[in-house]
Amino acid sequence: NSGRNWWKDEVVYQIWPASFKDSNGDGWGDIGGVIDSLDYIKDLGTNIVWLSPIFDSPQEDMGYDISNYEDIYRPFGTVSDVETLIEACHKRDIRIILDLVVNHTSDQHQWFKESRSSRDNPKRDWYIWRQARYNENGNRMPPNNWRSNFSGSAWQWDEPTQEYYLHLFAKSQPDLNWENPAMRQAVYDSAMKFWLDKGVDGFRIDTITIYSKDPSFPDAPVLDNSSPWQLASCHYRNKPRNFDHISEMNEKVLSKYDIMTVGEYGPTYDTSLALKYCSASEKRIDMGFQFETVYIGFGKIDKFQYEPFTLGEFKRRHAKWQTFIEGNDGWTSAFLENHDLPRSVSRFGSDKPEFWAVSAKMLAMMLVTTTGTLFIYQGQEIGMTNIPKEWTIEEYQDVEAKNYYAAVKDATRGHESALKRAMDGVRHVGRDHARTPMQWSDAANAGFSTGKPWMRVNDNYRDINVRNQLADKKSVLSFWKALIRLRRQYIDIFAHGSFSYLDEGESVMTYVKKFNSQRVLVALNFTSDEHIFSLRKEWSSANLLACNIDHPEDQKLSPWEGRIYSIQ
Ligand code: TEU
Repeated sequence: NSGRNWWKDEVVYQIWPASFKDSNGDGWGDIGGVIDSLDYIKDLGTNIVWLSPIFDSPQEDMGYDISNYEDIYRPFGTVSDVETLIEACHKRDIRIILDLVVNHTSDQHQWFKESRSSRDNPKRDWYIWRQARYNENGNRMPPNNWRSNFSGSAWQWDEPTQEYYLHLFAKSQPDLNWENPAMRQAVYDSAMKFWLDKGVDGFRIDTITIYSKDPSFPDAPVLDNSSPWQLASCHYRNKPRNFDHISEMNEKVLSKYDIMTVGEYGPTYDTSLALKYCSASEKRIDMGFQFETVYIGFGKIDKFQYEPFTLGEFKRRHAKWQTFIEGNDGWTSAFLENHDLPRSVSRFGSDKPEFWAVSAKMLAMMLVTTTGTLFIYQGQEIGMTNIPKEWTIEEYQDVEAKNYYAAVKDATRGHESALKRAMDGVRHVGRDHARTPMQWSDAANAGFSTGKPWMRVNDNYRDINVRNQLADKKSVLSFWKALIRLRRQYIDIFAHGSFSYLDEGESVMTYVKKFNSQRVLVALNFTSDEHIFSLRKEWSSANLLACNIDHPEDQKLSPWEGRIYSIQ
């Protein structure tokens, strides 16, 4: 990897603002709460914060539906609070990046209000409007069979102007028309420069692969016979024009600032496409989030059709996205959690009381030795878990899960076993798991708020919380801190080294990372059983750098044990 930009060696802490810290008792997290927590974030060892969207929004999709890029959703605070936050971060040598959501806006954005006001409004073409089709019975139909990511058709009929608009997500999230140059310039000015000129250090770029749609809007192949609406990503993901759009964004905006950019690739599983975004010489973005590893177990056509997976499959995916930047000028990110994913300890570790801490620590060992810029999602550092299985759909808040459940109910007229299956899917892959309030202490509402939290607190907050773990040298949190220090010490080899497996099994993951003449050996047990493990003779000088149990033994790994050695 050529060039060592500041963001390559850093650790990013992702904040989900609504659930992080409420400083004024209204039950909703806010900017004041983030400011109050900066010392905690710094103490963890992370030097960059990424805030999920804080802009003005009707909150149909938790702020990924923006109604004004230049204002803040009042319960979060004001523009001036964000200026204070930027200053407070910089004073502590913390950098701050914001979420850039420009595939779509909210239908409450002024741009869309104008666009929908008449067919000849100058902003009509800022969104994607198409005429109806009529079927053989003369019934009005959407322009094609594309399915929205949040269930149902991707088109919404607009009665006053008698056309459909496209929404790849909720119907309150109309897609912007990236073919329109005036619209693009407005995005650069309003959503980007406005904040960069205030000193923001970069963006996490939402849905970066789907701005360009096939302009002929062809029907998608029918893969799901039970629905009129089909997965259509082949007509809107990674289209050739999309790369032009990101090039222009780089040329006109990103390249003018010393910032970091991380794009959300979605299900882009072709590494050569990913490289077109993240190779330095391509001049688009600095790195992306690949989802092939973290979408494991998600149904391919319908994400809620959960499929069990093996560790072998997980390892194959992980290795593919470790090595794809070896020998070229690309860069990548390392993560297992974000606001769209279930909690990693519940998915890849064990949230049984006897294995919870040890397995959370083992996953941390994997992450700190993973290539790329490391991202930690709020609560991951204390091993927060999924929502308890007993919670019913009423406790879930996410538009994706709610729409899905409602669609199944609708399509099956409330058939019991279909609803049970739907609920099972939501429990496995729903996004709400990541969105319960941060567990700060064993006080009321987990210390998140003195008011009634907007979303129910996970029942386990008395056992799993920051205050307990700060006081405990052997906690998951203390272990994370030590590991982040270790990562900084071995940054060349952990973040930049080459990667190769030593085993192919379904139970343990052992790998070597190399950087020049340095080598590190990592051994991780992904099961609740013991496994045979021995150091090779030639590694007699191996030096144990980290281990998640007190008394590691020769010849075996205990359940969920992990080790990191430096070897000659
Ligand atoms: O998600 C984009 C995305 O790729 C979706 O497929 C998302 O992963 C979803 O969870 C699929 O099940 C981004 C944001 O991360 C997400 O929170 C937003 O809801 C979405 O864009 C729309 O802005």
